[in-house]
Amino acid sequence: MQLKALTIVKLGGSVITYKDSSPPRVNESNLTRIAMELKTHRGELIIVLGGGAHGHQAAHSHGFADPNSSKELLVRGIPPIRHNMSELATSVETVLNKEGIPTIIIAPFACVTLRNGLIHEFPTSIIRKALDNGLVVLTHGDVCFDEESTASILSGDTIAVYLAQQMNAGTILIGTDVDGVLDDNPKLNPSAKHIPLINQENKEAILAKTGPSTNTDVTGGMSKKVNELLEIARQNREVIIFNLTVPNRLKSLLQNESTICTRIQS
Ligand code: IP8
Repeated sequence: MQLKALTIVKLGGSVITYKDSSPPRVNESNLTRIAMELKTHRGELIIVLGGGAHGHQAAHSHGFADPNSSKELLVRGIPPIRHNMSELATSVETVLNKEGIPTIIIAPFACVTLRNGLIHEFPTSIIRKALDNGLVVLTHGDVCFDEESTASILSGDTIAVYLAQQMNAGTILIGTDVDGVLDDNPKLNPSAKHIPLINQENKEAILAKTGPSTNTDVTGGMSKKVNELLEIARQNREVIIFNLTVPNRLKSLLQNESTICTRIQS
């Protein structure tokens, strides 16, 4: 059975780029496999990219993780972050179109404003028109002007959550490099246990255990992700965090088949 309505898939930056590579490098082999899996989807699709090596390193080195950074430093960071994210988006767009997925890029910098890091304006009418015309929309984490603090980083997770609400998506699939939510950081504790379902009963206990990510991530780790996703999880909306590094998990989820993942319900 196919999923209904609009599907939003976030491609985590640590899967589509080599996150520690400087200069940033796209993970072409993961990207090609992901494109084959996405190709199996029938229905409206928005793809959201995380920043990976392209976004987070430049954001970090230009003070976006530090609330006391000067305006000058932040402004100096805008061109390199924009350049890197455009390059990443173009690489993904190229692979998807080569696989026959008719994809266009909509870059947040050109149409989104933030207020204290939260979305202030994000018009969705062009996205709607593109979907209505049978196109797949590709958008991505970005640097955006901020009404309160010059510029801030807009994370791909925040975009996925916002578009899910505004465009009434039926399914939100968040691809990461771990099996979903675990009860400890799996990169530090190999015996961390996988949590298949987060709901009202267990959410507080789980949020207390999930911490920020271990690398140069400037947009917060798993607990921010879960908190944002809990807001949009409702009956009849599937919200899932899964491991995009494992072949065929994305394909299974797109086909509504069961696979290892964390489902979020509220
Ligand atoms: O990896 C961050 O997006 P995320 C985007 O989804 C930039 O948090 C530009 C760092």
